[in-house]
Amino acid sequence: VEVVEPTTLPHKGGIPVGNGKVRANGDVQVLDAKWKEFSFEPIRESQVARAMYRRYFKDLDTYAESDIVIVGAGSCGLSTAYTLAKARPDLKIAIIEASVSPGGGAWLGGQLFSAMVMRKPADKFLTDLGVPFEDEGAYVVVKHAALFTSTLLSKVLAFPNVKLFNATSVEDLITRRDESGNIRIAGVVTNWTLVSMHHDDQSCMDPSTINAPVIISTTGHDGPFGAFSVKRLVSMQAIEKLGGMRGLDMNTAEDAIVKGTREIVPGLIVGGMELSEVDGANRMGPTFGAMALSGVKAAEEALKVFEQ
Ligand code: AHZ
Repeated sequence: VEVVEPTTLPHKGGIPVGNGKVRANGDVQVLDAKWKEFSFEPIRESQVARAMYRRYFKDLDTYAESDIVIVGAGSCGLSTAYTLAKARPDLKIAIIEASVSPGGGAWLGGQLFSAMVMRKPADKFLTDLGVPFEDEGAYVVVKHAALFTSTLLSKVLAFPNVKLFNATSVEDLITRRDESGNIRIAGVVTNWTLVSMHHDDQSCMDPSTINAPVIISTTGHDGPFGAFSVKRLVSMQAIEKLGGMRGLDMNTAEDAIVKGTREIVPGLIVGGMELSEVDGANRMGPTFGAMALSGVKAAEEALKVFEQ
């Protein structure tokens, strides 16, 4: 048996198999002294299961009454969550994301290229986050979109007052009528995404709910999953019709999305590209400053409710 030199082990791609041995290139080989004694702390499988169950069920219980629910964890939803959680550590913020992986369309720039472009003044958001960028004058470039998204995500998830429920879809909106008969959004109806995807072939898989005085919807433009809340507002006749997202025009699109981020019906703030479907705004393509700053504006709109 060839003895692998300790210093070269990690570079040979060896996988520890226990008992001081490593499997490398199909052979079991003797490992260096340091690894011979290696062992994890003991555990029983149920401890692992309970460690997860206890926390998830506590979170479900805690966030069944939230202060704010953010629907969609794309670049806009995550920017909203970051701004809110930083400003108000006392508010309970639930993020509902349909996909297993949060981040929406912000893991790459455009056409699957790596770099992410943000027009100024969105560079201030990057500086606040601590994401490095190259300054190109009117705009800045983050070397990889995943650097922006992973940094934002890690900061959002570290806030003690934020819970991300991923692999969970918003299937409907909870509504109330005020004394004048006007509709108000009072929460969201949720289900596991994998369940949501099977309503056509399995019967009666009823959803659950989260109540909150403020819902912020950032589900992106129309598509298989996108523009969820605003499409539902039309079908429940809370708004008459959607304007429909228009063609690409970076200059008009970004200003329109940031400025237009607002409460569309009482209790429901809409930001990011979902808003383009309401207002008939242009799309901006692969420039993300408006997503970050629409998130900031959505957070400010929400904070007004709690400052009253
Ligand atoms: O999975 C969706 C994504 O992560 C999630 N989502 C959609 N419907 C949902 C539902 N329940 C829970 N019913 C839901 N989650 O929402 C997220 C939306 O992220 P996104 O990146 O698509 O939207 P955004 O508005 O944050 O960013 C848009 C980025 C774009 S698109 C665009 C263009 O097409 O020109 N340009 C930019 C910058």
